[in-house]
Amino acid sequence: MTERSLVLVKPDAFARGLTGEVIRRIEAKGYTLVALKVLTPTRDMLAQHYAEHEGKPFYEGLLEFMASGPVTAVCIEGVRCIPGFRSLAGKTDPTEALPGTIRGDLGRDWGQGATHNIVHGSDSPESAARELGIWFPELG
Ligand code: D4T
Repeated sequence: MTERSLVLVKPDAFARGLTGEVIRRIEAKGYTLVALKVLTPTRDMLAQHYAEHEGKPFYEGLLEFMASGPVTAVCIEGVRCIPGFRSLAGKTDPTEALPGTIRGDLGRDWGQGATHNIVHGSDSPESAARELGIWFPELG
């Protein structure tokens, strides 16, 4: 059941100096860091990553936000780390995310168009494989 997931520490977290805190929580949970890189994503990468959301009202704002500064892409590994990281992250809306979760503790609504919610985590093994291919093609 060992699996890999893609975590993105988003530009809001980078700008606020919270990247280390997010990675600390992943390590404290017990997952392994397989690979990690800091980069400002291209629109092309983001369009691939968020293909399922194309056409939704928040799509353009989401891409603009995600391209607004550096993100840290992390490949994590562990038994059931895909649902496990989703639990660590908490609900998508940081206002509703429970205290104790990454989004609940570190995120809030800033009144911006896009949801600034600190992290992304793959939601299924199929998504993880697809997303890791975009962000870590070198891992094969
Ligand atoms: P990610 O993909 O970032 O882990 O988020 P979730 O899996 O928790 O949430 P999602 O796929 O529903 O949304 C993807 C991404 O779009 C942003 N978003 C979402 C937004 O800016 N406005 C919105 O109304 C929604 C629903 C936040 C996450």
